[in-house]
Amino acid sequence: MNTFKTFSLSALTLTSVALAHSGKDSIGQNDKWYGGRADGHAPIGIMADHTHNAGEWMFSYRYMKMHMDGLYDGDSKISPGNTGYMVVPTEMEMDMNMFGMMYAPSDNLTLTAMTNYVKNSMEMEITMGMMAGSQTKMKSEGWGDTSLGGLYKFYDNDNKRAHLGLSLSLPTGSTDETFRTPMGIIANQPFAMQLGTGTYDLLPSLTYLDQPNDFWSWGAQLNGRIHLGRNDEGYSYGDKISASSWAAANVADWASLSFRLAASSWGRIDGNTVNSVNAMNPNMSSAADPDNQGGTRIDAGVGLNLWHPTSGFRVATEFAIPLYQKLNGPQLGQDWSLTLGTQYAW
Ligand SMILES: [Cu+2]
Repeated sequence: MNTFKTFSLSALTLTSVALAHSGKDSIGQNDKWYGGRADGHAPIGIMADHTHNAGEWMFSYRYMKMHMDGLYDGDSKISPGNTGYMVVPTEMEMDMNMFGMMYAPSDNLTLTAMTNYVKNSMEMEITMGMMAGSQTKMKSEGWGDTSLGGLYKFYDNDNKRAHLGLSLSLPTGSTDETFRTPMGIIANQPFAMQLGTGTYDLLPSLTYLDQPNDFWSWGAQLNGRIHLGRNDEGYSYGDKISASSWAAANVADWASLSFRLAASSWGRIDGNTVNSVNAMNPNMSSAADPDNQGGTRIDAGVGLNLWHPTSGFRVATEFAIPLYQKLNGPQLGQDWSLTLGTQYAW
């Protein structure tokens, strides 16, 4: 076989492989981004990632477990005894159950509602005095904040889609979870243990989705949380901005694997806790000090989406660990998070 023939044959083989993997020749998709595939939803840790077609409903349930471990001051760890506080947190666990509904009155507009039920536990260490080195544990549990909003799809062409989202978070979660101190006084639990923000929050987002072919896809999302005003306790959480980008490969008709990078930055608490009758002394407990909030974190996540083609039923999971964190400290650092979820559309 001469060189030209070999070359033409290779080119032909490459072309047919490319065509077989191209969205363009899949059945009736007409160059449009398509949700009916395993990677048709983003990794389960991402919210507001997709819109629906007119008349569609979707129910979702997510279970998220987050583990926090170790105190950070800036991007390095600090030991409990070197913080200057009498009580510091050493470990925290958060179990969140999130329930979501989506409904699309039109192809361009999808309405969303979400709420959650959360369980928190925090281990704390006493660093000074006669009880130095001893541990205490506190727990909180209940309904968190509820958000209502919409997603507006403004671009849908050439296997790409983009939508804008805006939700309003309602302060349905409690901000006055209390505990009994060793001295028998009833005091507010630290900020991280409260179930809601106590403020009305705006949740804007911008999402871009691309399916270059049937085999793989990628997407990116920018989102924020803006706290309006101050809560009944007299403070407001710092605003937050996050950026996330992921790529997913359909390893089977019914399964996709994903990899994601996410970066977020959030501010210190604004205001103080003077309104609260049960305020903790911020000079004694580091987790009750409004200055020990906020920071920057970069996470990496791997995910698996399972999709049942005929029913559209989905089950997915994502596991994430921080690659980098720089926190206004002393503040508990992120250790890992695991999300498990199921989605059903009809
Ligand atoms: Cu949906």
